[in-house]
Amino acid sequence: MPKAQDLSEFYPTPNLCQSGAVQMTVTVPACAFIYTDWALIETQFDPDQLHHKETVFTIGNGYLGTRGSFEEGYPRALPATLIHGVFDDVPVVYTELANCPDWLLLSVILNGERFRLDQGEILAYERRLDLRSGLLSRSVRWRSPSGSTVDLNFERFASLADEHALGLRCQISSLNFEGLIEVQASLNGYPENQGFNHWEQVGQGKTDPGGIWLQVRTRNSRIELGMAARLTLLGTESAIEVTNVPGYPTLTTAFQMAPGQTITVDKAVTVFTSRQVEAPAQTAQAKLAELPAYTDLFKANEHAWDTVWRQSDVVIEGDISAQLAIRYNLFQLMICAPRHDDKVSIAAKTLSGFGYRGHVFWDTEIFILPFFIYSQPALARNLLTYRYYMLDGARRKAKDSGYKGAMFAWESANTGDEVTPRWALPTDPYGADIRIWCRDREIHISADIPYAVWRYWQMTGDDAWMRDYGAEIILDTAVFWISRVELNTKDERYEIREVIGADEYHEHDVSNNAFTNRMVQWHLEKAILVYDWLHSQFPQNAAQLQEKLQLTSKQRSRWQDIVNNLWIPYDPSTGLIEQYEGFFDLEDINLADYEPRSQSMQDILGMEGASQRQVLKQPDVLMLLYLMRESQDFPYSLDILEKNWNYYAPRTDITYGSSLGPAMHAILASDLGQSEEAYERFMQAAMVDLENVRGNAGSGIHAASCGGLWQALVFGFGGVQLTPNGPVATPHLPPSWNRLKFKLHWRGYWHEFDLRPEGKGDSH
Ligand code: IFM
Repeated sequence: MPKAQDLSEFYPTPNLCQSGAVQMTVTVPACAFIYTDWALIETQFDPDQLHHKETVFTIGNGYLGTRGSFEEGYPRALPATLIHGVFDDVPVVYTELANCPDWLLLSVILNGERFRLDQGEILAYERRLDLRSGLLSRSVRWRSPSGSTVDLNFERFASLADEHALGLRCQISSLNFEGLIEVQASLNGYPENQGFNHWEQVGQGKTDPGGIWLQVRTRNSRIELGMAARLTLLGTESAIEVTNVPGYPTLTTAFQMAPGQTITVDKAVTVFTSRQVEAPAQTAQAKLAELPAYTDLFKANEHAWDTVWRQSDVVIEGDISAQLAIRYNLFQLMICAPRHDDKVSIAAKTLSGFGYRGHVFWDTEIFILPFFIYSQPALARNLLTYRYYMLDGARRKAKDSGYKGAMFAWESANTGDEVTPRWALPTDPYGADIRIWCRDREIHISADIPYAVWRYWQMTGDDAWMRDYGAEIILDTAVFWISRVELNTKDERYEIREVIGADEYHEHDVSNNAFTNRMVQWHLEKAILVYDWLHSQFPQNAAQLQEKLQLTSKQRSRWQDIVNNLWIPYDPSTGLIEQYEGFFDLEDINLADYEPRSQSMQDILGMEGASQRQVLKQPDVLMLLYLMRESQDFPYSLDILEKNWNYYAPRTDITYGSSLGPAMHAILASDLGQSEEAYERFMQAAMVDLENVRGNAGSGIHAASCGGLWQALVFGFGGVQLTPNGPVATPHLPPSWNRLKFKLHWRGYWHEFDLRPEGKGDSH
């Protein structure tokens, strides 16, 4: 059982809905990274940054993610392999991605001395993530406590060509060592989610020829997992033995080494779960038997990455940190995007850490999805189809809350039921439990998902998917809104009361939040169009859906009525949109009065204090303006943007609030010609994990920020707008950039953009 306090790491007090640190102090550590075009290089090992770097060096292939923990282990390490959809029950937060058996373990023992970085001496060290091929490598020159010196070169990758295949190589070179080297390679059947073990052991054994296998099952959800592994030696010949320690099958080999000699050990691993096949352990063994040698496996992986990068790469010239950072952030998105499974989606912390327990938020549809829509539309379709399969859970949530139709969960896992915890437990044993209201009130997600569905459809023209999946999402959530809006008879308008908008510093007495209301209105406008389109183009499907959702033409009229009369708190005389009814009456704030600071305003003022002031955790009205910008829908105009930017940007806790904010501000600042501000926000988002600027990267990659970063490049610096003839760029590149190059896929065609600042070449 997890300790009650464990929750605070994920649902911190008092800052309940932010991304995962108890007290967020922003210290930018000396990261000792070298950034090159395609490689992230760490040149020193710093045990104080262990968890941060484990996250940063996560590898994956869309099926699983494996944190960058060391093969030989390290005290306090948090190794994790997270596989899409492998959820298991856990108290308070309902369900979480179960940490799967650790496939990395490989120990090297020199005449009885085990290689480990917390002992002996590190004479040279380099860790490198090659983004072009997904290869993580580490070179260490190590002197053991008794004075033996060896070079160890580790490599690992999760094959993008074959998502059930994993490769690991360890090359041992002796400098002055003479004697017996023993290598132990294991599968660890007792992985933990920070103290909680989800697995029961089902079986293990020896594969034919000479490998090991392990079969485990989650305790509650009864998902079975099978893993198999084999060792191959190059440069020597030696027997490989199997030791069957319960839950920990191990391959052991031993050989003599002399100075100048190099020996290579390859560990190949296969993994399946009962989500894909009936007998995962047998399938893993069969797959292992046919797996090619390490170099061939790697070649196929390299080829697969090459294809992906040809579509999704972004080139920046003149700014090597930005170049590496954008590729790094896109890499992290691509390794967690499910390629062959449309019943799972991308979690807020990807598959790279325990933060938010593998739960999926609006982050996916609003922040991450555009990158996939425009560069890997098939993956975008998978992510949206996940929401289709979650509709039954969304219907249960609506029913339970007394509404109709489908009300999407704020945090979603494998059924679509709400899995946001109700309570956060304080770290102080005498403190009060804190209610988490997002699950009840952050309902804008039921318009955000339809927004993304519409956007996917418009950009791809994928009518068949819209007919079979998208329409049901858009229409059943529209049914929900009919039951959720309230008619204010006195003012003759529709209202939406008691919500939480995008800005989570205000959770009580928030009614008629402009973001929520306009998103709902926009959604219903589109629901009417989809309803009519389905009737005219696919009458049979329309009839079936009409029956399933119990739609009537009366409902269509209600949608229209709500569209016409839903109140948006906008004052045309000032051009200002009020964040919600009464927001302008709150005590005003001058954030400069609190500088210098290294904490969020909610940490400084307390939850109550922040909620009583005009301070925002993340853009709300400005977020709305951004989302309406693409189609230039009300209330978007440059003039309204400028007025609202001038009001809200100085009141937004952009550095210490939510990690979702900086990329959005970068886009809008860019639109307004504030290039310095745009660049500063862009780099803040770009470095959120690489430099751990928020101090919480250890709990996983900030996926929304990765996606927002891509949007900031394309729609901000690239100034891309969509016209009826396709995307058109009006670049405003940061001063040091000589080139920005990317491709967008729009309605079946690729559009290439090779942008240069004025006077430095062509822009088209
Ligand atoms: O979805 C976000 C929310 O907007 C801010 N808090 C963190 C969540 C998960 O990233």
